[in-house]
Amino acid sequence: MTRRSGDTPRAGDAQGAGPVPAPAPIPWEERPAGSTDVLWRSSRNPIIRRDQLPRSNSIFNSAVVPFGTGFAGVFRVDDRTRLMNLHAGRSRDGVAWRIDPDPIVFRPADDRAAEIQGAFEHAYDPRVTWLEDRYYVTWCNGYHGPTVGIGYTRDFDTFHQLDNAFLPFNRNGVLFPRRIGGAYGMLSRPSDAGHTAFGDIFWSESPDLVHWGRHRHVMAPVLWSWQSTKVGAGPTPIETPEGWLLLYHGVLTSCNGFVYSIGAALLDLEQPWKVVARARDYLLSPREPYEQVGDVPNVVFPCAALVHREADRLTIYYGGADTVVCIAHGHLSEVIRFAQSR
Ligand code: BMA
Repeated sequence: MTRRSGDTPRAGDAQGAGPVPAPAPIPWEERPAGSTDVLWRSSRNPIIRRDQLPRSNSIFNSAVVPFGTGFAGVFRVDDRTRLMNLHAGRSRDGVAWRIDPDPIVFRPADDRAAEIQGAFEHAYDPRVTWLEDRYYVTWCNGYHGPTVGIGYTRDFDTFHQLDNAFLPFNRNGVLFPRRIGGAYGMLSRPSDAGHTAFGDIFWSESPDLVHWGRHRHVMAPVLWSWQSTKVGAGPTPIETPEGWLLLYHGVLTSCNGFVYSIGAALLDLEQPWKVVARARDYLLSPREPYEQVGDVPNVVFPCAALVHREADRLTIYYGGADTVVCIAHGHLSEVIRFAQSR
């Protein structure tokens, strides 16, 4: 199987020599007969219920990756105190998940990282990225307000925490899966302490995943559209010959509040702060009851995507109405073409 730099490792990669067990196929359903949609929802949605854990109020906006012969992930669980936290989970097929009832306890990666662990505020909206030799987790981490936390794991049992990437207030920190021009790259969305009514996507780079700089503007909202209020990066960008495929959330302010949809764009491979293409229409917008009704109505919020390149398959994981986890499928080549459509 062809592997691209930045692709998640397959079973056996970490173990060195020896027979490599076949990786699990990514979750997949064919496009429903009669549909012409670029993305279609799983008939099994929502794949994770709000009350899957004894104390969970809701489980949504979560990130998964291939792991061993199955899948692993980091899940946003809001508990019945309505505290937002991250939990690890595992799955054989990417659809049925076993989520740890207790939150992840991050060990400080060094003494300085311990300084930011004093008073826990909240942790939410994780992304997981295989980068060089481990899985990095980025999330919205409370430190005198929301900012971007970074940690890593090799086994989804033990997690280590690095320093926060940015000053508060910032959210939606998403790492690129390989160095670019020698530097680690991250997209983020500077914000405020509340339910931010603005938001552009910025690029930042780092020599060591601790010190971040060379901030560049990437994308702004678009007036009079589904993405007129704010935009924020979604899953780890997917490397393709046409550019980095960026799936992102775009927000519209309606009479009834925010509406979160999913959009697609392509970023330059070597200078990802340059937008190569950006679809005018949304890729997916809240339509199903589990997207329109929940703790926060009218939200589809993507945090992860699985790719099977040879089969031209893409499966996106997204939160529905800030309550449940859902998946949608599409053909990678069609989503790239869609990103190029005007
Ligand atoms: C954002 C984040 C997301 C959430 C969305 C809609 O600001 O808090 O976690 O899905 O709002 O409520």
